[in-house]
Amino acid sequence: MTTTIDRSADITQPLEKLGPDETLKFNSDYLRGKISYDLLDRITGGVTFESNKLMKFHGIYQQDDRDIRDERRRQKLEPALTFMVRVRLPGGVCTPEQWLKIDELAQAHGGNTIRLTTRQTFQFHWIVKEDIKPTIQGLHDVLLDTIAACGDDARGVMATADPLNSEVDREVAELSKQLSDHVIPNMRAYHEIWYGKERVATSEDEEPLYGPTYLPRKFKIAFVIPPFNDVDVYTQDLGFIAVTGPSGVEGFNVTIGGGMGRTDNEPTTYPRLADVVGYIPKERLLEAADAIISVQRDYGNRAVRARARFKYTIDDKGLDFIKAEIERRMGAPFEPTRQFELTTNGDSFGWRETDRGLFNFGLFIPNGRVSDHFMTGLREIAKVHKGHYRLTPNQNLIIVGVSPEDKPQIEALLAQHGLDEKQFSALRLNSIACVALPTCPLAMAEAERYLPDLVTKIEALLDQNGLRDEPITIRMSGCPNGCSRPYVAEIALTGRAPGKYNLYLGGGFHGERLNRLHAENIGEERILEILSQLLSDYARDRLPGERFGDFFERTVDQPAAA
Ligand code: SRM
Ligand code: SF4
Repeated sequence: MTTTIDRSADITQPLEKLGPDETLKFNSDYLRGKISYDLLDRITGGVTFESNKLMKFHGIYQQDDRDIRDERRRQKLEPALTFMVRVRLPGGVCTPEQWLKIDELAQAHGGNTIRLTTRQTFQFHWIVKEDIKPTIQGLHDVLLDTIAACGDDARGVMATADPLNSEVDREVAELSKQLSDHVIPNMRAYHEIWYGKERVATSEDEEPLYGPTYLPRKFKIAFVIPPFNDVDVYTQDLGFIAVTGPSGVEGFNVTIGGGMGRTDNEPTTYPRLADVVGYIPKERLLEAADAIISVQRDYGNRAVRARARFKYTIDDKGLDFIKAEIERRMGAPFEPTRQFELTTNGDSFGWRETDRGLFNFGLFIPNGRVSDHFMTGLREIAKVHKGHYRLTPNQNLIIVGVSPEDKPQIEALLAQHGLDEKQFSALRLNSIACVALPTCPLAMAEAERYLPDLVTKIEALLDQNGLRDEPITIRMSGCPNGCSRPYVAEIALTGRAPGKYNLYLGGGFHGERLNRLHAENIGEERILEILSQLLSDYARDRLPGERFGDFFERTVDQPAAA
């Protein structure tokens, strides 16, 4: 008999034609698998292959310290296995109490460091197996969890971090939380495994949106408030561009089908910018999200995982078909797209007075790595701060809602801990690097540990050409997966091998255009040689107001030699 998985009235997929991840999910007893058993196994610091896959739905990844991988192998030891734990934090909103708990857990279990990610959340690294539970329970104490921070589901929902209109900000942050709560999988398994809740009848496991095999692949959602495009809305599977009127948010222009990931030498994988498909009034937000996610659930490629993202579903089935199917499920067509303008995908830094007479402070945190003086300084600030925080999509932090009376105290703490440095080049302030080595298993080259040094060398070229204050976006990823969203940067480097990168140039300044491959598999010397020439051409020949990416697009046709 052919087993089928019913996902809608008209779509069924034969189970035996599905990829191995699909059958693993289907047979996982709603994401329980043998995780509980593996956690108790003291013979190894890790978990089985299957548990590792399932734990991603719980926001947890097994990793090993790649700096000492070879040495451990030589000594015939198991790799130095630890776990990365990712928090779900809609819109990057966090309270001082939550910050202090994250800080405490990082000191206790996470190697005394926290990572702010490109999707506005916290990651802990270096957590040993027996410390995962205390970490997740600690998060629970401050109403945080890690459900679906990874896995084949709708991941953490992003939202513009520092818009100018506080009321629109509040509304969009609330909607991002509401949508995040709406799409979070019903995961009793999580409550049982991590909080020790009793198991109840399996019928309560039914997942109304995702079904027993969840989505074919990860699915990413973001809200953006023009003119800012800090979330890089065109790189998201599903984007909501806020349309506002005198009474606040009226609705959203909807984007579908963005994505960055690609594999070198595999032309069937590619980055893709999202399409704007139309407008919905804000009352229809949840039903629109349901319709769009369910279309990907039902039509996404479940046989070939490398082609399972929504961007490929759209290209394989055709945008018109997918849009019509979404409209059928929404029960109404999209309205015509409303006018909007996006101007930048960067953050702003330093103090800014808000329209409510409070103050926000944008703090540059190189590649989101909170350790050393960032760790101690931010801990002291969290002890006295009465507002909240926003983690930004560029891995920075905004201290939000400081009253004029409290500002001197926060200013003093920033100064005391060396967090008030203002002398960064505009390039550095617009730089992002993914984590890469030593924790990421997919890294082929350094990113977070290398980009700051490379930027210092590029700054010398900027200085020679009077470009130190010219905002240019630069992004580095340790592999082509593109966790720093490199393919929309004006300058991007993706790792090929230790010390070797592909250089991409010409992305749009506010994330509206993909860049193109300019030189393949090159090292630092050649990177600097190419940039030296281009930056001096740019300084000399640019048109008034012309961005570096636009200049490259206008003036350079041919790729450079390696
Ligand atoms: Fe990512 C996989 C880190 C944002 C595309 N990403 C990974 C893993 C989990 C490696 C793995 O599969 O074992 C990395 C963990 C490294 C570590 O040690 O922490 C990892 N991704 C990150 C973070 C932490 C980078 C950072 O420095 O901030 C970001 C966490 C975001 C979050 O809070 O949820 C992160 N990843 C992104 C983004 C940017 C975004 O979503 O806005 C992308 C590109 C957008 C997209 O999805 O298309 C991205 N990550 C990937 C991919 C490629 C997906 C694809 O469609 O091909 C992988 C590999 C995979 O999924 O198989 C990946
Ligand atoms: Fe790892 Fe590659 Fe993502 Fe960087 S881009 S964190 S190296 S998967």
